[in-house]
Amino acid sequence: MTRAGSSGAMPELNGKGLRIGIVSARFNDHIVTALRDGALRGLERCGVADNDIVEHWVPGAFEVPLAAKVLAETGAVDAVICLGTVIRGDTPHFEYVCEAATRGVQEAQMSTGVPVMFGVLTLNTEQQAIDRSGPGIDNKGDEAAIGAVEMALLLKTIRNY
Ligand code: INI
Repeated sequence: MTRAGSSGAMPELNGKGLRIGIVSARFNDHIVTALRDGALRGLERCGVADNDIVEHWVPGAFEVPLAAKVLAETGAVDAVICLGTVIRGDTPHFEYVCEAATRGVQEAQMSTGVPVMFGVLTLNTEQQAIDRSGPGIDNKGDEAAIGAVEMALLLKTIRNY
């Protein structure tokens, strides 16, 4: 007997027809642009159509959760991918921005019921950011895109019970 959800293996991801939002923070934009390019590659690999993707930019990671939440609330997207890069400096500011972004993104998905993926890098050095935003499938934007498609499909399945 096969039970739905009985295997931990990665499912086949067919994102055709899914509508996906991307919210990107402009701070450290050279890194975030590379994350965003990775997210678009991931979505394309899953078959998400270009015109089913809506993109918005915000000033920094602190502002990402609000835009993600409002976008999710419209009902116009099946998942939202949040992208940003926070790099540790000499002051506690890093901790506050990371904490707000992390908590806010989780709150956005829990309050709306729309998957909101956390593709916000929180790092000690710029090199760590570069290492996670390259052209391969280990790009964290790409990973967030695959997660968005998986979660959007999963929630459609569960809501159909
Ligand atoms: N925003 C980031 O996205 N990354 C950072 O590294 C960062 N640092 O280091 O300060 C950052 N700050 C801006 C913040 O997200 C807000 O845009 C700003 O505080 C205005 O609300």
